[in-house]
Amino acid sequence: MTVDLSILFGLGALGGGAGVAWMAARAASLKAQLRDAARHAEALRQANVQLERLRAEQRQDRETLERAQSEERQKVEWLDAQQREIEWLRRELDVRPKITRKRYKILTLGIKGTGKTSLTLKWANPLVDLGKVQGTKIERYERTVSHVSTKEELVEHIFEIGDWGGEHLVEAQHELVMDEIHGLLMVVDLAAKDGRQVDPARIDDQIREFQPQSLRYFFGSKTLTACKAVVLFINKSDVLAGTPVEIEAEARKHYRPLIEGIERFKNHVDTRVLVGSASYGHSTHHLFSHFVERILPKQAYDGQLLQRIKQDIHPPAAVSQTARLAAPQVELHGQK
Ligand SMILES: Nc1nc2c(ncn2[C@@H]2O[C@H](COP(=O)(O)OP(=O)(O)OP(=O)(O)O)[C@@H](O)[C@H]2O)c(=O)[nH]1
Ligand SMILES: [Mg+2]
Repeated sequence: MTVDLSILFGLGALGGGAGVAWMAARAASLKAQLRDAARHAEALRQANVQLERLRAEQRQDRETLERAQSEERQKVEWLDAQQREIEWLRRELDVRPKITRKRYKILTLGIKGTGKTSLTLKWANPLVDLGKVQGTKIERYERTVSHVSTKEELVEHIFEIGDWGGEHLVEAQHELVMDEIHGLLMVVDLAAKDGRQVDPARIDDQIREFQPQSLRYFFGSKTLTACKAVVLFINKSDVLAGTPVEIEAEARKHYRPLIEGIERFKNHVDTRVLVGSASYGHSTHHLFSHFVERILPKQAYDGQLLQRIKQDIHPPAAVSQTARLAAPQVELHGQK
């Protein structure tokens, strides 16, 4: 009996141990399943996040594509419009006369500070502020003088003024001798910069600069062939007192040797002496019409030009009045 009890006890203990072991194994298995489930849940969550990101990227791509398509459509429309405009311009060009430009060159010559730029600027642009004029190396101004149109072509006649600074007199002389020059504007003056009275030494310098020997060099055969007008402009007449006739006579007296020297060529080229003042516009209006009359062929005149020349010949009274005023205080500065 004792044996049976111990057997029973042994068997019970054995059964209990196995139950505990089974329970522990079961718990471990459940724990492992739980960990798996948590891992899968995390993977699922990450997959969801990635899916959302991919969807957002896809939305962005779609928007970018739509924008690009819309830009492309605009570009195509713009190109079509350009193409239509080009075709329109081509048709216009075909029916319009073609433009030809004829240039006539006028050159200035004179020592430093005689007023070449003041004169030519005023002429190229009557509204110019002479207060801004500075010593020049070389400036070239262009001025359209007239337009003449036929059915086939429109001819634009242009005066190109080469305004050389006095410090570059040699280069100016070189251009005169080498190039085809249609008009020559020699500018001498009666007074130095800011001078208020006649400066005889300065006048002598200028007469020497243009002594007969030099004039013969300037008026070589090439110059005489192309050049249609030579103007000697005696500038700064505002430093002289008297009536216009007296002023003219006195200025000419100061420059008699030079005037005589130039007039030796009058059988070969048109020469003219003008006495005036660039600062006051005295005689400057004659310059333009004179060069036009001498240089421009008659068939090149247009209505506007004729009107302008008429005005130059009969200038408004105000211009003649200002010519009698005292010298202006124009502040010019700076050199090359
Ligand atoms: N009183 C007076 N001064 C003048 C007249 N014309 C020009 N000037 C003065 O002369 C100086 C020189 O004038 P510009 O026109 O620069 O002379 P420029 O011959 O071009 O001088 P460069 O280019 O250096 O050769 C300036 O101080 C002008 O104000 C004038 O008619 N009367
Ligand atoms: Mg100048």
